[in-house]
Amino acid sequence: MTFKNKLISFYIFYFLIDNAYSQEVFNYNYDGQNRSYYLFVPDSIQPGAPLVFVLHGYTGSAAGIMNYSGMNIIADNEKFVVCYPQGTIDGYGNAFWNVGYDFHSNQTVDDVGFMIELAQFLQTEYNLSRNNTFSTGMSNGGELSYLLACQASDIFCSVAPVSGTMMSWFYDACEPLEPISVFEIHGTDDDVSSYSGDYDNSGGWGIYMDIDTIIQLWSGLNECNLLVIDTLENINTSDGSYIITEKYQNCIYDNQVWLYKVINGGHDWPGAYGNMDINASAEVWEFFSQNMNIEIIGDVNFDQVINIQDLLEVSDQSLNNSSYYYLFDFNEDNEIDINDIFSIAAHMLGF
Ligand SMILES: [Ca+2]
Ligand SMILES: [Ca+2]
Ligand SMILES: [Ca+2]
Repeated sequence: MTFKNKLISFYIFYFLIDNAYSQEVFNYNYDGQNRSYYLFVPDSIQPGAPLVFVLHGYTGSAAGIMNYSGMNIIADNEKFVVCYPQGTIDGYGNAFWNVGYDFHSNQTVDDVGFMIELAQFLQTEYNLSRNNTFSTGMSNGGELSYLLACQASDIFCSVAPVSGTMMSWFYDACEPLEPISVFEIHGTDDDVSSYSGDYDNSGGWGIYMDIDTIIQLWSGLNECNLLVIDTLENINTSDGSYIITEKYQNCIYDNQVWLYKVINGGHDWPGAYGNMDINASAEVWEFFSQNMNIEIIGDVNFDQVINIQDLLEVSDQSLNNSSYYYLFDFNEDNEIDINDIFSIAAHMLGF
């Protein structure tokens, strides 16, 4: 083999490795608009696997954050599914999530509605967990994650915004059905989403909150009464930053609220660029996995017991011939029918 041939086969090999995780684009029609997303489904996942949404930043793309976050590699090891949706294009030709920036006042796209519908579609289509669906994202994508925490806490069970913030309009209006776990990673020198907020709208995004106030909101909603502060090892001494962690614990429902304060850090996704002491994606997954809900097959109303309410819902499901969902399949034979009703009844009677 000549040197050139070796080089070509090296490149082909590298190309295959590099694209081992590359995904086709899926389309989804929401509200008359054609939306798109990438989906990574690891081999041999169990029914009820967790679902993680990773949202790109303003002007960013689904493919971009799929590459730099490295979340597919973590998902492959930990056996969860990752969805990277694509935002729509605004009047400036930039991809965005509609969180109500000042210069988006004429935008009507309902990205919260889109995310809810897409989550429910994927949960059913791939038999994923309805209790363990999470959202993280960079900047504008982190902000949509916060908006989901406020407006769709029944669908998203915890969120992890990176370099994102809460606009004052939805901070003021934030009344989640149930408070959920929140994890923020934010640089103190972030020159796009300022750590200290923007109370006179000098950046033109609209008024947004400072990070400490946002963390107070979530630790308050979650009734946390223990704060553990720590400094992470400054593993990379040439990245110009280090991390102080604030973990609010002893919260209701075993929830947690974490802040990774990147001292002197910028508008970054740590591990991909900026601070290199941590891998933000790995920390986000660690947080989600610590806040996972336990599911019991047959407990279709998620109250951790199997009783008459579950029996009635499973009867409904089998009579209406609704689409298959693993939690309803009590005897685990891949069908939902009269046998599941019998086996739940038998279970309740103690047979
Ligand atoms: Ca460092
Ligand atoms: Ca139940
Ligand atoms: Ca069955």
